[in-house]
Amino acid sequence: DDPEKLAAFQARIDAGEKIEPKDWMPEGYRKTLIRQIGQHAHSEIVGQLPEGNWITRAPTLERKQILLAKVQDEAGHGLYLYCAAETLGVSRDELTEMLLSGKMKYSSIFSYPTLTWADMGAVGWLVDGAAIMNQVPLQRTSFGPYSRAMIRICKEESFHQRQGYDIMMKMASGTPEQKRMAQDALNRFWYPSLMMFGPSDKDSVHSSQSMAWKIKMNTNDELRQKFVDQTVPQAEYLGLTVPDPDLKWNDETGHYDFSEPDWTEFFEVLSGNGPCSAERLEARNKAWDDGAWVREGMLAHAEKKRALKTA
Ligand code: FAQ
Repeated sequence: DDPEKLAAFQARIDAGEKIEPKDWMPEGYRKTLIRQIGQHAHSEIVGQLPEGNWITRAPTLERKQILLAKVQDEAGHGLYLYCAAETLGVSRDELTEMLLSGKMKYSSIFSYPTLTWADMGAVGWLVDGAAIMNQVPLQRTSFGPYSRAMIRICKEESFHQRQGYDIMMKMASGTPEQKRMAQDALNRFWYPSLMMFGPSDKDSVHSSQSMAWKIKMNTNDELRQKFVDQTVPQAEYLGLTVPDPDLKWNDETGHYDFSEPDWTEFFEVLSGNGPCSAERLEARNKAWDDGAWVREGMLAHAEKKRALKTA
C-alpha cells in the first residue's frame, strides 16, 4: 500500500472518523474485518444450536416463548453481521462455505454441550454477559457498518443476559436439586466463558494491529478482567460459588485475582477438537444441504420473473 494513503487512512482512524465501505482501506484492514465480522456472524449462527437443544424441553410455555425469541434474535444478529461483511466484498455464500468446511472459526464457547435446563441460565448470564462485555466497546469500532450493527445487537444481548440471570435466580433459589443444577452449570461454563475473550495478550497475534485500526478497542485480558470483576458479585448474589479456589479480591489493584483458563484446552477447541465441534459442523452442514431445494426454488422463481420481464 502507498505510504501516503496509509498515513491519511490512519489519521482518519485516529480522529475517530468512521470508515465506510466505498472508502479506500488497506488490504490488511479489509481482511481483518472480514475475518472478525465473519467469525462473529458464524458464532451467532452456530450459537443457536446449544440453546435450540432446549426449546422443546423448556419447563413452561413462557420460558419456551422467551427462549425461542432469543434464538431467533441470534439468527438475526448473524444476518446483520453477514451483511456488514458483504460490504467488504465477500459474499454470504463464500463465508458460509468457509464455515461449513471448517476453514473459518466460530466462538469456542459453542463447542461445549448444554446438558440441563440450568445451562440455559448459565448461557444467558455468562455467555451473553461475556459477549456484551466484548461488543459494547465495538459500537465505537472504526468500520461504520460493523459499529452500527453492534448498536442494535448490544440492546438485544443485554435483554438476553437478563433473561439468563432470571433463570439462574429461579434455579438458585429453588429446591436443593435445582440449586445443585445451577451450581453445576456455573462450574462447567465459567472457564469456557473466560476463553471467549481470546488467548492471553502475549499470545494474541492480532490485537496490536487491530487496536491501532480500532477494529478492536481493548485487549483480550482487559475485557476478561472486566468480566470477572462484574460477574463475581452476581454469582455471590445468587449464592453460588465461582469454581476457582484462587479467586480473590485484590485491594491494591482494585480487581479480582483469578485463575487463567486451561489454554491447552482452548487451542484444542480452536483446532476443531472441542466436545461438540464435530456435532456443530454436522448440524450446520445438514441445515445447508436440507435447504438446497429452497435456494434452488427461489433462484428458479427469480429467473422466471426475469425472463417474463425481458419477454
Ligand atoms: N473462539 O489474536 P487473537 C456471540 C482466535 S458472542 C474461537 O486474540 P482476535 C453471541 C482468533 O480468531 C461470540 N477463536 O484474535 C451469542 C485468532 O485466530 P485466526 C462471538 C478464537 O480476533 C451469545 C486466534 O484465536 N463474538 O456469539 C477465540 O484479535 C449467546 C488468535 O487470537 C465475537 O466474535 C475464541 N473465543 O481476538 C450467541 C466478537 N478467541 O482468526 C449465541 C468479535 C480468539 O487468526 C448465544 N470478535 N480466537 O485463525 C472479537 O472481538 C475478536 O475476534 C476476539 C479475538 C476477541 C474474539
